[in-house]
Amino acid sequence: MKLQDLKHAELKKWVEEIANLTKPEAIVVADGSAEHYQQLVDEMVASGLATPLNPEKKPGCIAFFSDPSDVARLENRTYIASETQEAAGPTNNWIDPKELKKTMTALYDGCMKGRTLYVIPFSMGPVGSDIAKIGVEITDSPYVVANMMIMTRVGTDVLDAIGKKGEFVKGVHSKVQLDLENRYICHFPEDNMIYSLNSGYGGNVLLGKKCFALRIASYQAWKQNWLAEHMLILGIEKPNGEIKYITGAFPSACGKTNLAMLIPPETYTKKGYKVTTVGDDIAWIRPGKDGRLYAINPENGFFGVAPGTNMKSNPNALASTRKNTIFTNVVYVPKTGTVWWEGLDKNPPTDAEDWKGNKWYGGMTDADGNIIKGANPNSRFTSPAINCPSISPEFENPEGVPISAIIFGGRRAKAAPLVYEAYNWQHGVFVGSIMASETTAAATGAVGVVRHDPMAMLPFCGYNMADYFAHWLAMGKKLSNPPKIFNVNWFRLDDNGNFIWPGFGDNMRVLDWILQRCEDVVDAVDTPIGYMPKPDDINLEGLDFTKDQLVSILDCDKDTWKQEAQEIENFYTTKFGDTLPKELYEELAALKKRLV
Ligand code: OXD
Ligand code: MN
Repeated sequence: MKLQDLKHAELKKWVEEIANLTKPEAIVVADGSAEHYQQLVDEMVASGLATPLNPEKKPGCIAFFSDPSDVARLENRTYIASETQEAAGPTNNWIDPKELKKTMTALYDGCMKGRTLYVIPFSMGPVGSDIAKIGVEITDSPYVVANMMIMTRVGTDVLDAIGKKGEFVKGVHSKVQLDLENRYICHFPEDNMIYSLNSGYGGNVLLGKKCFALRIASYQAWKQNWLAEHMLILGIEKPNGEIKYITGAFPSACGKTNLAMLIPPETYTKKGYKVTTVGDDIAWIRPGKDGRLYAINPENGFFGVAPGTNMKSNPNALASTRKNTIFTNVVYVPKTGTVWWEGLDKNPPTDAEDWKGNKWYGGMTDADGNIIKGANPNSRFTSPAINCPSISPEFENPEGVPISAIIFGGRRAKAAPLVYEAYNWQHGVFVGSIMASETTAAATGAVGVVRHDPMAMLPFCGYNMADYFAHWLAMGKKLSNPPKIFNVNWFRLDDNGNFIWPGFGDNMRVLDWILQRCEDVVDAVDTPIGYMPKPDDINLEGLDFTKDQLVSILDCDKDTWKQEAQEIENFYTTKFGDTLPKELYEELAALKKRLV
């Protein structure tokens, strides 16, 4: 499609403005067709940007390798440029929007010279759904176009849906020169606009995902009385055919995709339990007329972490990558035309190329004898949602699915128990606000450092987090039938540094207890932090796991939690002071009292 084909006057004018500024050689409008996708792939392969994989073993798949400096989200170059710094809040980087627009305009000047400018009209959510929203991304990267075609709904029906005057979010991206000093991921929430520059990494450049569906959408949600959250959505089908839906907020690379695609252990499957996947990363949630919350997944694909994905951890994710997938920064095996990553299986290739293109084989070590990893720890697969065997029949439901429970969870070696339940909505908001987790390779910076990451939204909230907490508290007051709120931790370590809980499919055992609590059919133990399961109420059938082990992770050590409470107080007071809703201070005071 061409620029002249755009019927929406404001859209056409904006594309012309950006083209005048960035001075591309050509303009192409993505029509979402399979032919255009193939053309992009062919161009990337011809220019050496992408490597086609074996059409028999990996049909429709390509491998892509990024610049080594550009492999993760860059939080310290991500900005919320609201009118005032206070509106962005203490957890976001802020630059005055006028100043930032000036800086970006200067940097964008002529940045697409000699390249094609692509216009990508996309819908977050089923096209035409009342909950869905439309965006248009301008980019000079064919890799971005191809990924957006998997991750969102791209095409002429989106243009039809906005018609001649419909609202849309504007996004501009250019890869230019990957200059770290001038790498910017900018959000202008009051203008529905995103500017991204000098990166090619998914989280920084697939603007429908983190930038729109979380940062801009969270701001919109605040203004319009809904929630945009960093959450998976899964359905649990019970033997009687009833399906209950759960959403779960976990920080990046903490197992959302694995939980969303879980295959229950045999003790459940033989009874007829089944888990279906609605989403693995983002949920847009609205109150329904019946006083419940309803969620849709605004995305259309999975941008999953490759390392650690295998037949045990996530067979459904692996199946999703069998065809029409883009692999980024994994190991390439020229002989077989396939790819590999750490943790895929126990047979690493003997003659391959690592993600940087160097000769590589499994077990290779450096001069000091340390193992050299073949895939980047944040290497990814971009796969269409329809590839996933567990995809929910409700995936395209424009109304969304009703939510019975919300789970918060982090990666904590100590302190947080396997699972506990909040007393009520307000306490649940407190539980979400005190989430802390060890950092992962999904963002640049140190890995394994515990940081506060309220509701797993620290890097994604597009406005002041104090207002965000208040919005959550207010939402609860409007719901006559709110979901119950829980906290889980699959990552407790023993003294030898091994995970205690087996995780993956066995997490179903915890989800089972959660559902039973939602249905009021099981009792619980009242502890200072919330309700915890009686050990006998977690089904361990068929699992090599002792009651003592279970008891060791269903604990609430008062001294540890006193320290934790102190940490929370420091976080609350130093970050938010008296802007934090008083209800959260009240919850903290109540927790301290229960710990005496
Ligand atoms: C992601 C992330 O890619 O959270 O989903 O970084
Ligand atoms: Mn994520």
